[in-house]
Amino acid sequence: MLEQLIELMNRLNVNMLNWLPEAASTYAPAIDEVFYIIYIITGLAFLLVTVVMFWCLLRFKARPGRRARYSHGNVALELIWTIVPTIVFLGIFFYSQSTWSIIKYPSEFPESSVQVRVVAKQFAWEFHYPGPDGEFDTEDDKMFDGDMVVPVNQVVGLTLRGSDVIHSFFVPEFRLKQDILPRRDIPAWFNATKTGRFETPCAELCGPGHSGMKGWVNVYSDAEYQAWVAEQWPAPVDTGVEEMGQEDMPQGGVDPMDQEDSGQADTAQ
Ligand SMILES: [Cu+2]
Repeated sequence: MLEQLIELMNRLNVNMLNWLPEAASTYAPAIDEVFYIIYIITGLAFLLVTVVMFWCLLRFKARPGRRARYSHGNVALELIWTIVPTIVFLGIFFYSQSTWSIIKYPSEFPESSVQVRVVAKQFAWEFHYPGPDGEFDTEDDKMFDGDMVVPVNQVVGLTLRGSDVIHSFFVPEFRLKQDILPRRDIPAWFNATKTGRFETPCAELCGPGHSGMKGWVNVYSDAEYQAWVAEQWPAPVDTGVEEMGQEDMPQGGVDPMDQEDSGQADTAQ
Protein backbone atom coordinates (compact mmCIF):
# COMPACT_ATOMS: atom_id res chain seq x y z
CA MET A 1 0.00 0.00 0.00
CA LEU A 2 2.69 2.49 1.09
CA GLU A 3 4.93 1.37 -1.75
CA GLN A 4 2.19 1.84 -4.33
CA LEU A 5 1.51 5.33 -2.98
CA ILE A 6 5.19 6.22 -3.18
CA GLU A 7 5.28 4.81 -6.70
CA LEU A 8 2.28 6.97 -7.62
CA MET A 9 3.84 10.08 -6.06
CA ASN A 10 7.02 9.45 -8.00
CA ARG A 11 5.07 9.14 -11.24
CA LEU A 12 3.12 12.34 -10.53
CA ASN A 13 6.38 14.07 -9.63
CA VAL A 14 5.04 15.26 -6.27
CA ASN A 15 7.39 13.22 -4.11
CA MET A 16 9.73 15.70 -2.48
CA LEU A 17 11.13 12.94 -0.29
CA ASN A 18 13.14 11.83 -3.32
CA TRP A 19 15.38 14.68 -2.27
CA LEU A 20 16.46 12.84 0.88
CA PRO A 21 20.12 11.83 0.88
CA GLU A 22 20.91 8.18 0.24
CA ALA A 23 20.08 5.85 3.12
CA ALA A 24 23.25 4.22 4.48
CA SER A 25 22.42 2.76 7.88
CA THR A 26 20.37 -0.19 9.10
CA TYR A 27 17.63 1.99 10.60
CA ALA A 28 17.52 4.60 7.81
CA PRO A 29 14.74 2.80 5.86
CA ALA A 30 12.55 2.65 8.99
CA ILE A 31 13.02 6.39 9.58
CA ASP A 32 12.21 7.09 5.94
CA GLU A 33 9.05 5.04 6.25
CA VAL A 34 7.87 7.24 9.13
CA PHE A 35 8.77 10.27 7.00
CA TYR A 36 6.66 8.91 4.16
CA ILE A 37 3.65 8.23 6.33
CA ILE A 38 3.75 11.73 7.85
CA TYR A 39 4.33 13.18 4.39
CA ILE A 40 1.29 11.39 2.97
CA ILE A 41 -0.95 12.34 5.92
CA THR A 42 0.07 16.00 5.83
CA GLY A 43 -0.16 15.99 2.01
CA LEU A 44 -3.74 14.70 2.18
CA ALA A 45 -4.61 17.23 4.92
CA PHE A 46 -3.17 20.00 2.75
CA LEU A 47 -5.27 18.90 -0.23
CA LEU A 48 -8.41 18.63 1.88
CA VAL A 49 -7.95 22.08 3.46
CA THR A 50 -7.18 23.68 0.09
CA VAL A 51 -10.20 22.16 -1.63
CA VAL A 52 -12.57 23.11 1.22
CA MET A 53 -11.12 26.62 1.29
CA PHE A 54 -11.71 27.20 -2.42
CA TRP A 55 -15.17 25.66 -2.20
CA CYS A 56 -16.03 28.09 0.64
CA LEU A 57 -14.62 31.03 -1.27
CA LEU A 58 -16.97 30.33 -4.16
CA ARG A 59 -19.95 29.08 -2.20
CA PHE A 60 -20.06 31.95 0.30
CA LYS A 61 -18.77 34.86 -1.75
CA ALA A 62 -20.55 38.22 -1.39
CA ARG A 63 -23.75 38.48 -3.35
CA PRO A 64 -26.15 41.43 -3.55
CA GLY A 65 -28.91 41.03 -1.02
CA ARG A 66 -27.23 38.24 1.01
CA ARG A 67 -26.51 39.07 4.64
CA ALA A 68 -23.67 37.65 6.68
CA ARG A 69 -24.74 35.20 9.35
CA TYR A 70 -23.02 35.00 12.71
CA SER A 71 -22.10 31.45 13.62
CA HIS A 72 -21.36 30.65 17.23
CA GLY A 73 -19.77 27.33 16.39
CA ASN A 74 -20.64 23.75 15.78
CA VAL A 75 -20.01 21.25 18.55
CA ALA A 76 -20.08 18.19 16.28
CA LEU A 77 -17.58 19.74 13.88
CA GLU A 78 -15.28 20.80 16.70
CA LEU A 79 -15.35 17.33 18.20
CA ILE A 80 -14.44 15.82 14.83
CA TRP A 81 -11.50 18.11 14.19
CA THR A 82 -10.20 17.48 17.68
CA ILE A 83 -10.67 13.72 17.78
CA VAL A 84 -9.45 12.90 14.26
CA PRO A 85 -6.05 14.65 14.63
CA THR A 86 -5.68 13.12 18.10
CA ILE A 87 -6.14 9.65 16.63
CA VAL A 88 -3.72 10.48 13.79
CA PHE A 89 -1.05 11.76 16.20
CA LEU A 90 -1.43 8.81 18.54
CA GLY A 91 -1.24 6.51 15.52
CA ILE A 92 2.03 8.11 14.39
CA PHE A 93 3.33 7.86 17.94
CA PHE A 94 2.63 4.15 18.26
CA TYR A 95 3.70 3.40 14.72
CA SER A 96 7.10 5.09 15.15
CA GLN A 97 7.66 3.90 18.71
CA SER A 98 9.66 0.78 17.83
CA THR A 99 11.94 2.70 15.46
CA TRP A 100 12.39 5.50 17.95
CA SER A 101 13.18 3.19 20.84
CA ILE A 102 15.97 1.22 19.12
CA ILE A 103 17.64 4.49 18.12
CA LYS A 104 17.09 6.51 21.28
CA TYR A 105 16.70 4.19 24.29
CA PRO A 106 20.10 2.91 25.45
CA SER A 107 18.46 -0.21 26.94
CA GLU A 108 17.29 -1.18 23.44
CA PHE A 109 20.64 -0.61 21.71
CA PRO A 110 22.28 -3.57 19.97
CA GLU A 111 25.67 -4.63 21.24
CA SER A 112 28.43 -2.64 19.56
CA SER A 113 31.70 -4.01 18.21
CA VAL A 114 33.41 -0.64 17.89
CA GLN A 115 33.34 2.17 20.42
CA VAL A 116 34.01 5.80 19.59
CA ARG A 117 33.77 8.80 21.86
CA VAL A 118 32.68 11.91 19.96
CA VAL A 119 33.70 15.16 21.58
CA ALA A 120 32.07 18.32 20.26
CA LYS A 121 33.69 21.67 20.88
CA GLN A 122 33.57 25.11 19.37
CA PHE A 123 34.13 24.48 16.44
CA ALA A 124 35.38 21.00 15.71
CA TRP A 125 34.77 17.31 16.19
CA GLU A 126 37.17 15.02 18.02
CA PHE A 127 36.87 11.27 17.63
CA HIS A 128 38.45 9.25 20.43
CA TYR A 129 39.20 5.52 20.19
CA PRO A 130 39.86 3.33 23.23
CA GLY A 131 42.64 1.39 21.48
CA PRO A 132 43.32 -2.36 21.77
CA ASP A 133 42.51 -2.51 25.50
CA GLY A 134 38.96 -1.36 24.79
CA GLU A 135 39.15 1.13 27.68
CA PHE A 136 38.82 4.85 27.33
CA ASP A 137 41.21 7.21 29.11
CA THR A 138 44.15 4.82 29.01
CA GLU A 139 47.52 5.23 27.34
CA ASP A 140 46.65 3.53 24.06
CA ASP A 141 43.73 5.88 23.36
CA LYS A 142 43.92 7.81 20.14
CA MET A 143 42.19 10.98 19.04
CA PHE A 144 41.42 11.91 15.45
CA ASP A 145 40.53 15.44 14.48
CA GLY A 146 37.48 15.61 12.27
CA ASP A 147 37.65 12.07 10.84
CA MET A 148 36.02 8.96 12.26
CA VAL A 149 36.84 5.57 10.77
CA VAL A 150 34.41 2.68 11.21
CA PRO A 151 33.84 -0.71 9.61
CA VAL A 152 30.83 -1.33 7.39
CA ASN A 153 28.00 -3.62 8.63
CA GLN A 154 29.03 -3.42 12.26
CA VAL A 155 27.38 -1.72 15.17
CA VAL A 156 29.31 1.34 16.22
CA GLY A 157 28.57 2.60 19.72
CA LEU A 158 29.02 6.31 20.26
CA THR A 159 29.43 8.37 23.40
CA LEU A 160 28.56 11.94 22.55
CA ARG A 161 30.29 14.37 24.85
CA GLY A 162 29.99 18.14 24.92
CA SER A 163 32.76 20.37 26.14
CA ASP A 164 31.26 23.84 25.92
CA VAL A 165 27.84 24.63 24.42
CA ILE A 166 25.05 22.62 22.81
CA HIS A 167 26.01 20.93 19.53
CA SER A 168 24.30 18.26 17.49
CA PHE A 169 25.82 15.18 15.89
CA PHE A 170 24.20 14.64 12.51
CA VAL A 171 24.91 12.10 9.79
CA PRO A 172 22.16 12.67 7.22
CA GLU A 173 22.85 9.42 5.32
CA PHE A 174 22.48 7.40 8.54
CA ARG A 175 19.34 9.35 9.60
CA LEU A 176 21.11 9.87 12.90
CA LYS A 177 20.79 13.16 14.73
CA GLN A 178 21.43 13.66 18.40
CA ASP A 179 21.96 16.84 20.40
CA ILE A 180 25.08 17.04 22.53
CA LEU A 181 24.94 18.78 25.87
CA PRO A 182 27.85 20.15 27.87
CA ARG A 183 29.02 17.94 30.75
CA ARG A 184 26.90 15.02 29.66
CA ASP A 185 27.68 11.74 27.90
CA ILE A 186 24.87 10.76 25.57
CA PRO A 187 24.99 7.28 24.02
CA ALA A 188 24.07 6.69 20.38
CA TRP A 189 24.77 4.05 17.76
CA PHE A 190 24.66 3.28 14.06
CA ASN A 191 25.37 0.41 11.73
CA ALA A 192 26.53 1.70 8.34
CA THR A 193 25.42 -0.36 5.36
CA LYS A 194 27.54 1.37 2.72
CA THR A 195 31.21 2.23 2.52
CA GLY A 196 32.09 5.83 1.79
CA ARG A 197 32.77 9.18 3.34
CA PHE A 198 29.82 10.84 5.04
CA GLU A 199 29.78 14.38 6.31
CA THR A 200 28.78 15.18 9.90
CA PRO A 201 27.88 18.84 10.00
CA CYS A 202 27.11 20.25 13.44
CA ALA A 203 23.33 20.64 13.45
CA GLU A 204 22.87 23.05 16.33
CA LEU A 205 23.83 26.72 16.04
CA CYS A 206 26.77 26.82 18.44
CA GLY A 207 28.50 30.11 17.77
CA PRO A 208 30.20 32.15 15.04
CA GLY A 209 32.17 29.18 13.69
CA HIS A 210 29.18 26.86 13.55
CA SER A 211 28.91 26.67 9.76
CA GLY A 212 32.51 25.49 9.55
CA MET A 213 32.08 22.78 12.16
CA LYS A 214 32.32 19.71 9.99
CA GLY A 215 33.52 16.18 10.43
CA TRP A 216 33.55 13.00 8.44
CA VAL A 217 32.54 9.40 9.05
CA ASN A 218 34.69 7.17 6.89
CA VAL A 219 33.05 3.78 6.47
CA TYR A 220 35.64 1.19 5.47
CA SER A 221 35.26 -2.38 4.33
CA ASP A 222 36.21 -4.96 6.95
CA ALA A 223 39.67 -5.53 5.47
CA GLU A 224 40.35 -1.81 5.09
CA TYR A 225 39.25 -1.23 8.67
CA GLN A 226 41.49 -4.00 10.03
CA ALA A 227 44.40 -2.53 8.07
CA TRP A 228 43.64 0.92 9.45
CA VAL A 229 43.53 -0.42 13.02
CA ALA A 230 46.84 -2.26 12.49
CA GLU A 231 48.36 0.95 11.19
CA GLN A 232 47.11 3.06 14.10
CA TRP A 233 47.97 0.57 16.85
CA PRO A 234 50.95 -1.42 15.53
CA ALA A 235 51.83 -4.75 17.16
CA PRO A 236 53.03 -6.00 19.59
CA VAL A 237 49.76 -5.81 21.40
CA ASP A 238 50.04 -6.50 25.09
CA THR A 239 46.74 -8.29 25.69
CA GLY A 240 47.12 -12.05 26.02
CA VAL A 241 44.16 -12.82 23.80
CA GLU A 242 45.53 -10.92 20.81
CA GLU A 243 48.99 -12.47 21.14
CA MET A 244 47.63 -15.97 21.15
CA GLY A 245 45.61 -15.24 18.05
CA GLN A 246 48.64 -13.99 16.14
CA GLU A 247 51.25 -16.50 17.24
CA ASP A 248 49.23 -19.65 16.95
CA MET A 249 48.65 -19.09 13.28
CA PRO A 250 51.91 -20.32 11.67
CA GLN A 251 51.82 -23.53 13.71
CA GLY A 252 48.87 -24.69 11.66
CA GLY A 253 45.79 -26.53 12.77
CA VAL A 254 43.79 -23.33 12.96
CA ASP A 255 41.21 -22.69 10.33
CA PRO A 256 41.90 -19.20 8.93
CA MET A 257 38.14 -18.48 9.01
CA ASP A 258 38.00 -19.27 12.70
CA GLN A 259 41.01 -17.07 13.16
CA GLU A 260 39.24 -14.17 11.53
CA ASP A 261 36.13 -14.76 13.61
CA SER A 262 38.04 -14.81 16.87
CA GLY A 263 39.83 -11.66 15.78
CA GLN A 264 36.48 -9.95 15.40
CA ALA A 265 35.29 -11.27 18.72
CA ASP A 266 38.34 -9.72 20.32
CA THR A 267 37.57 -6.29 19.01
CA ALA A 268 34.01 -6.77 20.17
CA GLN A 269 35.07 -6.70 23.77
CU1 LIG B 1 27.44 23.96 15.73
